Amino acid sequence: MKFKNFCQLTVMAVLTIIVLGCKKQQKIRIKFPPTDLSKENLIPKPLKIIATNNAFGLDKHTAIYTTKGAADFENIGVFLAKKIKTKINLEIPVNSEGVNTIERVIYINKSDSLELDAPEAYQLYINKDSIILNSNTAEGAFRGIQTLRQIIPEVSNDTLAEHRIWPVASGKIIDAPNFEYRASMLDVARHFFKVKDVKKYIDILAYYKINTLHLHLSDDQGWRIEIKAWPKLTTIGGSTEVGGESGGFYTQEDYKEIVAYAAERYITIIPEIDMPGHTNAASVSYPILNGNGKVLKLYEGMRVGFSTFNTRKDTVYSFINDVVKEISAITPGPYFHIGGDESHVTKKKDYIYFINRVEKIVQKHGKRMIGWEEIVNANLDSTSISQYWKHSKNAKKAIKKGMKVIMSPAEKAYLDMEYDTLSKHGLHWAAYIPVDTAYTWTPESFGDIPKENILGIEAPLWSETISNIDELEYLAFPRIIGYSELGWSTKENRDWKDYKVRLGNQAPFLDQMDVKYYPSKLIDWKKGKLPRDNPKRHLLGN
Ligand code: TNX
Repeated sequence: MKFKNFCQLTVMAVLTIIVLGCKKQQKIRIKFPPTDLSKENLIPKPLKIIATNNAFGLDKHTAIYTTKGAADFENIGVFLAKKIKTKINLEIPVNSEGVNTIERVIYINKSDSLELDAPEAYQLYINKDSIILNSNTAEGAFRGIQTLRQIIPEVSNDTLAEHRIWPVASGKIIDAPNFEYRASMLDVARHFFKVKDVKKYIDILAYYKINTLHLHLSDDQGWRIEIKAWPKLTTIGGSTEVGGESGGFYTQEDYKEIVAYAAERYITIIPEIDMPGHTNAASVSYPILNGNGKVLKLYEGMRVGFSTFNTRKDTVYSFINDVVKEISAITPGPYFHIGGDESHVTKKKDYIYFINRVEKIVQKHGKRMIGWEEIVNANLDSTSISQYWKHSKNAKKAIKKGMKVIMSPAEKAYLDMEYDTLSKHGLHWAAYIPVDTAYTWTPESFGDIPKENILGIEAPLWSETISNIDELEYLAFPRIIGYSELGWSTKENRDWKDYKVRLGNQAPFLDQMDVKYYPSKLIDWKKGKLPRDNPKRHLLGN
């Protein structure tokens, strides 16, 4: 208790010094309409919200300050300032000294409060003259900033717009994630997506507090990452994609750019090299790897399960060692995904032998192995992770080995499933997944897998039927927004009726980001008063 008081006093003292240090200007007294923080359209829904029905007036007399000496917190302050500028065209300074017109502050505080017990936990206090965001970690502060971005109103009433002041609903938010792992997967192998497309996807994932992006970097139809020791993987294996289009690949520099962009948004990139099946592109590039006894050619179809590496050749393991080594060296995150799914032409004993050896290679390069659920048939270490996509019996086997499970059941969580029979893109081998079905399942207990064995949830976007960013967005949005809530918010805080209203209110943000979401009829989509292309929009901002 004493410790907590001391921390609060320190924050108050810092704020007082900041505000007193700034000569007050003549104040304009503006009456704000009543607010209710608990009714804000926040996604994912925070753990606890207590409304105090006042407002913080965000205007040009506001400044952002961050804990001194914490460079990562300062970067988050700069990130917030940029987003405020984009959203409402208001420029506010970060950690600037000598500004003498400041009346209100947003303080991003590196706190040592013991109440913040998860790395991504944060507390947001919105008062009339200050907003205080507390977190032990920069990651937590970054998640908190997303909440604040969502609370800042898009449009205010005419008087407020005239004075260029935006009322931020007051109160307190105490928040922490339901699962530590909240992910999407993007298949860049069946169709290649450019760095700028991946960055756009990352931007929106970050807004909804998703913290992991899994990249499916190789498959039968294409190899998408430069490996310096094996250059033909990309010159040959990267030249095709589904449907006869021209393919593509990331140089290691491109990949590093994606990793760095994601890291600035506290998103971990997980690279996947799918093997021993799904390896046609690799084996065409280097036939010595091939284990299915056939002469191969580049493949642009959609079948799965016909390719395999030769699991008994040492060259194959030297190859894998080089690949895992090069990719791990440019991947700061703790995971390496080895695929392992649908290896229908690999004999069971060869498959087990292969996965056992590959696990050791991954560990040698300092990473924790993830694989699709079929890997549980091997003799795995408890630190390896199994990704549930089809059968709960595989997840149960994983649990018996002490492994954690990532929940991606295809009939609920696959972003490439069609919404309904009229869907413009997608497949439906697992199910039709309309927006409500995507939201109203319970990953905490799906398939009778206990929550303590679940690392988190992931929504994979396979790309057989999509070849550009608009099509990607059609399948991913709005469903991924619902998955973000399943990952972050507790079961008690999730409710379809409440969620669908909040989702409808995401339209102005999605429009501003130019996201071509699927406008499901289940949702009443709110359009911004002045949408992006309305020439009057500048009246709000200038
Ligand atoms: C199954 S799920 C696959 C992918 C396909 C996907 C299409 C899994 C581990 N493998 O190879 O792209 O279905 O929905």
